[in-house]
Amino acid sequence: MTIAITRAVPASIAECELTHLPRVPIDLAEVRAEHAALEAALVELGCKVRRLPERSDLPDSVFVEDTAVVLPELAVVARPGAPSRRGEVADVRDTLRALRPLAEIQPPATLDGGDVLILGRELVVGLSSRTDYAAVQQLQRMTEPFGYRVRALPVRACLHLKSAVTRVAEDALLVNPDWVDTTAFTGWRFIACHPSEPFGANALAIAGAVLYPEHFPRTADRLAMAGLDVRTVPAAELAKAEGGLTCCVLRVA
Ligand code: CIR
Repeated sequence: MTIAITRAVPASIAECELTHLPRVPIDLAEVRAEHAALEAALVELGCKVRRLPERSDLPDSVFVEDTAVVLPELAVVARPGAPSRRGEVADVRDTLRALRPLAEIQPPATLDGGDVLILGRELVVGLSSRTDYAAVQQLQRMTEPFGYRVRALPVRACLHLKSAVTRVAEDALLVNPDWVDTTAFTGWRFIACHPSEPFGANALAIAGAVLYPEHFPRTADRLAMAGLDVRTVPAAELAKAEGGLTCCVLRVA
């Protein structure tokens, strides 16, 4: 069974990190309702949701994806690029310890899980404002014994690699072609997000379905037209904190 680790939305989410977005008010009740709807969708898909307790001293802690990279053979505890987020890893480390052998990105390297796209035995790592090449090298050393190949890819114009590209099917990637160089992914079928929905390349493919923000209907149509089982969920308030759906889930499959 797929375990989906989530974390309660902290009351302090309005103080989150923002890089490419202006700060606008976030409705706490609304963002919590969105998060609950995402968890309900995960349960409906047969996932076991493990929700970590709220940490109101860590405004971005709902975005658990950034705290680790979970592979079948091991979990790599991240070292988030934003200093305000480094405290998030402790509880996640404690949770993952029971599920996988652990490795840990060592300082001064920094890595956000949102920059790591897992494509089978290939790990594509975004070089972003949060993730550096030293972390890529560490990840390579940690995963090489298990047969992984790690490849770095510059991220431009957006926060994380997975803001620009996510895997939506065995053979297909959802991309924003303005934000990622698609020639870096040979052999894949591409579905481009609709040009009017540039933040629409982040989809959470899990348990045979694709969870997707309902505020990007044109891209949702494209995913459905491609034959995918698309389940839309509300995520517009989460988006104000520069988070997508993958960011809210740490998948342990
Ligand atoms: C941050 O800037 O770190 C948060 N406000 C958003 C993190 C989103 N995480 C992700 O894309 N994996």
